[in-house]
Amino acid sequence: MKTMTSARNLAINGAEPAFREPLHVGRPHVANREGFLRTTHEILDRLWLTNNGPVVQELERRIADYHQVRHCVAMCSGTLGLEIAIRALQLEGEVILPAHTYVATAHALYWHGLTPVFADIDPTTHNLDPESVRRLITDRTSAIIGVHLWGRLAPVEALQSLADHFNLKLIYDAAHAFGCSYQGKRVGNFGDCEVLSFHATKFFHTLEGGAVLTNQDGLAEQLRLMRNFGFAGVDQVVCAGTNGKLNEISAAMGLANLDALDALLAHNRQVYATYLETLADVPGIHLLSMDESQDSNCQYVVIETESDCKLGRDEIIGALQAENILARRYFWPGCHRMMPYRELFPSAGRNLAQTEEVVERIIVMPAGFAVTPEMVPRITAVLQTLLG
Ligand code: T4K
Repeated sequence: MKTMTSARNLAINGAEPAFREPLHVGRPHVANREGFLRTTHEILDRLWLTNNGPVVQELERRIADYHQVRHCVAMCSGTLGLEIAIRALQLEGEVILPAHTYVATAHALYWHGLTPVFADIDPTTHNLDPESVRRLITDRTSAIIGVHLWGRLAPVEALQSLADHFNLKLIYDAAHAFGCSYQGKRVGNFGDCEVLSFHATKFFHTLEGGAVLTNQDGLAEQLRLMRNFGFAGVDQVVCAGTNGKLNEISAAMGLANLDALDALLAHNRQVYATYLETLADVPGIHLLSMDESQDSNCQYVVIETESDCKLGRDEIIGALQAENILARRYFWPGCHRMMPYRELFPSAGRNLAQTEEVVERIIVMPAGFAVTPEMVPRITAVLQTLLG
């Protein structure tokens, strides 16, 4: 095993990489392979493969119970969940969202003919700044989409006040926030509805998949209709819809992963705590801290470079990648600088001073089951050698 003491030991200087196998940010974890295979055999014997099958229904029940929310409507992806929620809530005109998010949040709106309006973030939390949101509300605004970035809940109270005051719908993109909570209340209980992603790279996954959580009975019914082409019964189409259904094999993967949730959480928290401890003395960078009022799934370990950092952010990522530590600069450069938004709204950056700064200093580190707590000191030793 290579131990870092001098720059000579760095892979960018010709040494062997610190890790033989690449360490990924989003390495999928299959918690209970036997359980998954057993359920898969049952599904194949039953020959009921999709269209609201029994495994999907069980998954929905268990996820709703876990989040203490009335409804979980499973979807084939988080993106389809967002799109169907947007349709079910009959949004129109402009919708305010952060530019610092995965581009799916903006695409879901644009794909349905809505205008995404990008608001700035609070640089300490990376989540929407309610003041910036307020300044962008016009008589064309129909909704706000908050994003619980890195599993830290958006400012739910301030955003709810704005939504109430201006009579707007409020959706949360909770793609990163499975099981996360604010003051003891889990996601699913904020805004009109919240959308989870169960993509393979997520803390909890179903290969591909997602779900909309809501406490509103009417909205849940509409979501269920719309994810199934608007069918209310055989030959009975009552509204426009699409195919947003989760299949049974994906749901089986979900059940297998649900069984191991406590172990997953304990692992992630230990990895996060080890990063926190071993990065404390590395100059020029710090770990984005968690909020005391929140419980996070610790899926994302996010480092920020400081103004006096010896190396630029991209140089650090280049050096880490040479060591097979595949850190990422999520979500650079911000949605407003991606197509088509860059061309549609060329001056959006004027409202996004904090976003533009923050996206230049983020390094998202390998976490979850891509790493063990024992590997973390070897990862941070690379950073110490680079920056010390
Ligand atoms: N809203 C937000 C805030 C989101 O972050 C996302 C998705 C969504 C909405 C949309 O939800 P979905 O419709 O996807 O359910 C990845 C994921 O593809 C994407 O789902 C996720 N956010 C985003 C944060 O991360 P990429 O483009 O970074 O993926 P990729 O292929 O580069 O993979 C990331 C790392 O994981 C790589 O190091 C490779 C590794 N990996 C990946 C896969 C798929 C594996 O080791 N095994 C695998 O099977 O977007």
